[in-house]
Amino acid sequence: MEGITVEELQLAARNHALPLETLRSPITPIGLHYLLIHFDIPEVDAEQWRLSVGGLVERPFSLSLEELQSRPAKTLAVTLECAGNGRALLSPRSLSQPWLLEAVGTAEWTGTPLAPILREAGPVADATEVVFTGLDRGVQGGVEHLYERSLSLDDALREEVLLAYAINGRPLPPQHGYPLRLIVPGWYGMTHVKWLSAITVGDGGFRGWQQEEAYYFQRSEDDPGTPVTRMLPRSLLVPPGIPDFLSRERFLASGQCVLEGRAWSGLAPITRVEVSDDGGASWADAELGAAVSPFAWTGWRFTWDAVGGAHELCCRATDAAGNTQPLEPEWNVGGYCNNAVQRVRVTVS
Ligand SMILES: Nc1nc2c(c(=O)[nH]1)N[C@H]1C(S)=C(S)[C@@H](COP(=O)(O)O)O[C@H]1N2
Ligand SMILES: [Mo]
Repeated sequence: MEGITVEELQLAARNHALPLETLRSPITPIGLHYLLIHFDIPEVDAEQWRLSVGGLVERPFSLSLEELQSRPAKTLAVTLECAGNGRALLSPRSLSQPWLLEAVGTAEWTGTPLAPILREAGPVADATEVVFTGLDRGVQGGVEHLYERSLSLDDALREEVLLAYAINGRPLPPQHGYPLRLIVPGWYGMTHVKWLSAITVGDGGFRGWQQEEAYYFQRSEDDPGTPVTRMLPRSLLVPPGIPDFLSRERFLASGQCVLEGRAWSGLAPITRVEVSDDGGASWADAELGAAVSPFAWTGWRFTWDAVGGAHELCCRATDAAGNTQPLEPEWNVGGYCNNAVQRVRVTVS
């Protein structure tokens, strides 16, 4: 990866990834979960704040935080991954947050289901989409806008979609969307709108920048591309042994070594994780644990017989729909969905 720019460094210093050793815990502690904030964290007075529900509905209304919290509550462990995870490993790379591999985390999100709220508002007969508006405003691609994303009405009505006001049993901290965010299990990170202020039902005319300009998988500038939606399968391992400070290469003693990690897919349950110690030339199956929830990562273990010398450890996940991680990434304009296998250099003594 050549010539990281000051602009990329500026973004990387604001938005941090998951330290890989944290993959040991099924639920990521608050503060170690990755962060992605396009503009500034808005300052919100929860006493004044309300969520408005309107647009093409029979009965528009608004809710205070207290009213949302007195509705039926649900807690779900959900794995979130930024769609730009792996971007910095593409060449040439698009200039944005330069993620390597670790823009992921799994938290227990508590909130109230969205579907009953939409039904109470009563979408009109030709309603087809729902727009979620955040309070954060900025300029991207030369266009000033609030952070907004939409879902089809059918996707928005899925029972697992939450309006979350708590993470790991605590109120959302400012960086994760206080006082309320959307959680759409299985989808890449950009879908989970933070600092939510409005839900607007529409009939398909929404053309927001974060919806129509960003988050398209385009093989070239001329390719109209396809929208980025659910997370492709990925697995990560906890790098074994001890690291070199600068290169992050690993050192460990020979003998049996238990490798562990996590794997997830937003498309179907994880059915297989394989491990390689020769850079992907040969593979062996890891043992899968139970998924933390239907919408969260699955733990895996592999007992590795570490023999002296230099090795490149890799892991590869496959899901029940037959999707598997590629050895090499598929280049695309925005640097999205790079789920190529992780490579960890290890010296065994
Ligand atoms: N309002 C708002 N919501 C947002 C964003 C944002 O910048 N503003 N970033 C999105 C992106 S790209 C990601 S990957 C996730 C990151 O969520 P986290 O910071 O809680 O991990 O939030 C999403 N929701
Ligand atoms: Mo993201």
